[in-house]
Amino acid sequence: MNYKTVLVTGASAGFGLATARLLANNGYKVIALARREDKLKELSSLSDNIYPVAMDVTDAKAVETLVSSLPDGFKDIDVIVNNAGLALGVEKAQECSLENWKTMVDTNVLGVLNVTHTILPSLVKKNKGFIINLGSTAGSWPYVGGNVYGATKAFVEQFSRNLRTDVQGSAIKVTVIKPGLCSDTEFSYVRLNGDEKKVNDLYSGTKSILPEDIANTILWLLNNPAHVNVNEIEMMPVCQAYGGLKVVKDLDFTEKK
Ligand code: 8X3
Repeated sequence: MNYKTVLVTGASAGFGLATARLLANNGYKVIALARREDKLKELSSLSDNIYPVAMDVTDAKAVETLVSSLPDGFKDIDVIVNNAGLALGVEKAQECSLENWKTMVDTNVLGVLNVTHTILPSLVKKNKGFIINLGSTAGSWPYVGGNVYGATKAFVEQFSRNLRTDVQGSAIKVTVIKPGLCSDTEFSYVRLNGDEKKVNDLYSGTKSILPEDIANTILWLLNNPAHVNVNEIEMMPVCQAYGGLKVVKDLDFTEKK
């Protein structure tokens, strides 16, 4: 094993949960961060390799304190999986709630920064470490209703490239994974405000990427030789592809009074 101790954010569901489980089963020590204590308890009951921490990544002070209070066996973090994130709504920008926009920026951008800023210096100091950030196809490919969610993921993508550039000259690795349509997570339930019909419509007839697919990718990344850095991975289910550019015909330019 190239690395031993992994911090996974958003570990109570979806990609984070699948990753925490898989890595713990493969002998990694996993610090599982999430807001929901009950879900974390369930997860940590599965393995002694999991140390649960109920915490909100948007709380910079709490993230800082955590790192200095980890128990023996979990203190020496090698890997960060910045997975915590969410999308809220699919409305067009002109119809969105500002609160939703701010919540997405808080978790998807500031959450990643809080965790990375706290831990990165220690990785560089020991010349060992791996930062794996969860971006999205929405960060590269615009779609109607993607507005701020896509923009936060574009931030994660570019931040990952810039991190990679800053740590060059050390043994630290940085990868951004950009998944497309994924099912069996809470992502779309949260985004569509728990509307089960809309969620079912979205996934019906598709075979989407599963949390296990992302977890397996992360395990593969960790097992790559020390000299190999995978900069970016974009993953879509086979049933998804690019949509092409859209042209509106007979567009009305008259100003409305
Ligand atoms: C998830 C992919 O297409 O729902 O990040 O935005 S998408």
